[in-house]
Amino acid sequence: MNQQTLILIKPDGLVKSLTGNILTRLSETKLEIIAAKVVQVSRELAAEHYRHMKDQPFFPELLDYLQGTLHNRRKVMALVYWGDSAIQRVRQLAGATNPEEAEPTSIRGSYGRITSKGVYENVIHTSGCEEDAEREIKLWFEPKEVIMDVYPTRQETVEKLVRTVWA
Ligand code: IDP
Ligand code: MG
Repeated sequence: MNQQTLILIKPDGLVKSLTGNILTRLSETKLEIIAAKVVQVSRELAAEHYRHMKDQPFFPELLDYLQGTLHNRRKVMALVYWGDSAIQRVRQLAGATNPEEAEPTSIRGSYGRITSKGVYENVIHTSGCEEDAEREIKLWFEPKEVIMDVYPTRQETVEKLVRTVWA
C-alpha cells in the first residue's frame, strides 16, 4: 500500500554533514521524494511536532535540540517520501529511537548518540504511523509544496494578503 511519511534530518545530522549519507541510505528504498525544504524551526513548531512528549522531563531540551540551539545550527531538512509501505520501511532504516539500542547498521545506530543531558540525538525523525504522518506532513508543509495530492485540499480566498516577493 502506498503511503507518505515525513522525514526530518535533525540539526545533529546537518552539523555532522550526514545529509548525503542519509539520502543515499533512503534512496535504497526506491521511495519517491515528493517534497523537500530547509526549515528554521520556531519554538511553536517544535512544541507542536513533539506535543506527545510534553510531559517528559527532557521536553525543553528536546525542543532546543529540534530548533538547533544545542548544535548551533538552526535548521532542519524536511522531506516527504512516498511509496509502498513507506512508513515502516523508513522506520526500519532509521532504527530504534534510542541510538544505543538501534541496529548498528541503521541510520540512528550508525550516527546517533545519547548526550550528557539525556536527549537521544538520533539524527532523523520519521513518522510512526499513518495518523502521525498526516498530522506531521500537514504541520510542516503547505499543499502546494507537496507535488502529489496526498490529502484533500480546499480553496480559500484570502483578502489583503501581504507577502514577500523577489524585489
Ligand atoms: P521516535 O522519534 O522514534 O518516533 P518518539 O518516542 O516519538 O520517538 O520520541 C521523539 C524524540 O524524543 C526521539 O526521536 C528522541 O530524540 C527523543 N526521545 C524519546 N524518548 C527519549 C528518552 O527516553 N530519552 C531521551 N530522549 C528521548
Ligand atoms: Mg515518534
